[in-house]
Amino acid sequence: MKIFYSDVHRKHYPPFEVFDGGKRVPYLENPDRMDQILNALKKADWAELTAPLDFGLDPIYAVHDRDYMIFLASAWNEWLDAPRDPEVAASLEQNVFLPATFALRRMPRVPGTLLGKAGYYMMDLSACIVAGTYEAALTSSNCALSAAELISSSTVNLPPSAFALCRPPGHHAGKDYAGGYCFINNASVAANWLSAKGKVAILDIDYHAGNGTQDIFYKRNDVLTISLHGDPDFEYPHFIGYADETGADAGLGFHKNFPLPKGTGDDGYLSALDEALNMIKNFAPNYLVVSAGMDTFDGDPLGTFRVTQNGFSEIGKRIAALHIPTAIIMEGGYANEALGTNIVTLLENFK
Ligand code: SP5
Ligand code: ZN
Repeated sequence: MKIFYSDVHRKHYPPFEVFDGGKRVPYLENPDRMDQILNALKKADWAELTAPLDFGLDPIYAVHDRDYMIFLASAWNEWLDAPRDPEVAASLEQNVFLPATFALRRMPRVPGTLLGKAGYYMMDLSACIVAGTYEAALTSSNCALSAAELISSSTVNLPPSAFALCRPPGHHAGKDYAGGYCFINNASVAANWLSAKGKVAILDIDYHAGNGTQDIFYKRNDVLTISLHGDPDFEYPHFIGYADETGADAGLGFHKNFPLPKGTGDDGYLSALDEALNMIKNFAPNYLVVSAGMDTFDGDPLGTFRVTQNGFSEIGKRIAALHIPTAIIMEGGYANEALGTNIVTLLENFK
């Protein structure tokens, strides 16, 4: 199996994020996550590490708002150039770019100032921008696009599959906003690219609701989107991911959320997954994109589920049994010491 990966993600390593209560904590979405996965993949003789191709900006602009992308591209340098108090300049604050005022319920005006734009284009305090963020995000989406291209062009092993080892992750990023460690919605960019070639389903198994993906395809009927996640009634992203959100306009009936309770284990998870897989079967897509977050794992610092390694094996087996060309896109997962084993356990079913 081809694994699309680049070291460029290392340039994106914010020194902290801000948790509830204003608590500053080391950035959980860190480069060590990739090292753990790379180490585990090294021991798997079927894993073929491959550099991503450069698809340019067009496939990204087909999903994301142009002015949002320009903001992402220029925010860090503008922030460095912005006048600031010398005391602030000497302290840690300068090491990430984050706003402190947000566009509550999308006040429709896009302001002219850098901090105003940031409050408009960012949904929380975990999508910190540093010098290498934009380049890392672009490269991450190129990994997803490379996986999409492979599954749409492969004639060798049928049905083909590929893994995009993406960092930063993508599924919380909407058309015009960053959030939850995500800047460019890698899975959505890949799925939209594939949608020119056939019907696509996106199955999001990250612990958190795939709000960005939901937003992007909400009115479309050519891309079925399904997300299994911690109920937003108690979990991030709080405002979206509820069961009654099923799509709009032409897309009505083409989105499905499975909000699951705290403590969900293998059995509860797998029965929801079976329902999701039945929907995918009925939709009969030409391509499947899996947003693969491993933060459903028992012991993940950001999760409340209790999915085990056996659970990941079974999840992989059941998805692979659909026999659809599949691009697996890395999303979250923060129990670093188990992350490599968990992702390899999932992927083994597709090799
Ligand atoms: C891609 C991905 O998995 N993003 C997740 C972003 C979640 N951010 C949530 C921040 C809320 C912090 N609450 C901490 C609770 C620790 N027990
Ligand atoms: Zn997550």
